[in-house]
Amino acid sequence: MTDTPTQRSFVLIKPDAVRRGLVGAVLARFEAKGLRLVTLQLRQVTGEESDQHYAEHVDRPFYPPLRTFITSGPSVALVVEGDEAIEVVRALNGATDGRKAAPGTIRGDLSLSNRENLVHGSDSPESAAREIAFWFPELG
Ligand code: IDP
Repeated sequence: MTDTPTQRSFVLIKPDAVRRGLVGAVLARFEAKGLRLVTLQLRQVTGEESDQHYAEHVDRPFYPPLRTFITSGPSVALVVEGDEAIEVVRALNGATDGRKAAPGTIRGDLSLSNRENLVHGSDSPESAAREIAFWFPELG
């Protein structure tokens, strides 16, 4: 039997979730799945932080409204840990567009928007390492 090494993923619970009082509901899904919380913090994301976090998207047409949205109120930044945490978080989050995300996923059940889709999760081990070091340098 081979053990999968424990993996960490960065998660941002976005301002729409905080505004709608859904932080607990979102966290509950990660916890119920068996992911462990490593750290968690309420953060007001700045424009500069948004530019760095979404560096690969800054030239996309959807980025300016995304930047306005992500800086529009507090978010909750956290790191979770568990077997295949990166893929597991993305499966729990569902497809980017809440209108098309499968029922049973966070976005599929709770979002009707392509932008205001409640939650971010790292998309690869490289992104997770970069994002964890950026948001929580003490863990990097
Ligand atoms: P992901 O969050 O599912 O990984 P990305 O393609 O990395 O999706 O996009 C980052 C974020 O940018 C999305 O979560 C969403 O908030 C926003 N976004 C992506 N595509 C669009 C779009 O076509 N219109 C509006 N917002 C978008």
